Amino acid sequence: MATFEGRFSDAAGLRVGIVVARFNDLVTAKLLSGCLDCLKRHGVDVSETSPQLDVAWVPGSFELPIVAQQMARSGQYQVLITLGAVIRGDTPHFDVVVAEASKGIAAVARDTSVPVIFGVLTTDTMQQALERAGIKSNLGWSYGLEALEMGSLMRTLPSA
Ligand code: INI
Repeated sequence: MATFEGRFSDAAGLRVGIVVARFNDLVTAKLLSGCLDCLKRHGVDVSETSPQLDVAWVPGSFELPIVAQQMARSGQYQVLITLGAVIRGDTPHFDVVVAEASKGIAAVARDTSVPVIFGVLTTDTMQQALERAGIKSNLGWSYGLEALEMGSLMRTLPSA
């Protein structure tokens, strides 16, 4: 029997791509900084000139999947992280944006075998979103951790 588990200390050589939505950037910029803090403290080079990390900005969460797809297909990243914030109070098409972002992101991961972390906050209010992006805790940090775990796990699994 084999047991496979990702490690958090396996950052050497890992290439990470992050896709961030500008919509509600008060929230998403905080998610990004929490995420980068986590990656940095686990050994990922997050400097401007890093060969390990690229960040792409998109207009809104709806656009996260197409950019994640192109980055995944490039073969340059072992793991991708998508960051967004969809707030019910802001939009009557909340459900449409959330559904397209979540289904699209899941499809990218399945179709390319590159793990894509779903870092899209879905909340009723801006206050709730801010609480999850740093006022109480910063889920961006957790998304970074999950990316490290999945990047490591995929390396240890038998290849297809
Ligand atoms: N995009 C978000 O990321 N969050 C939102 O809350 C949101 N609202 O409220 O509409 C939102 N809309 C923009 C959408 O993601 C697209 O960028 C836009 O429709 C253009 O395709």
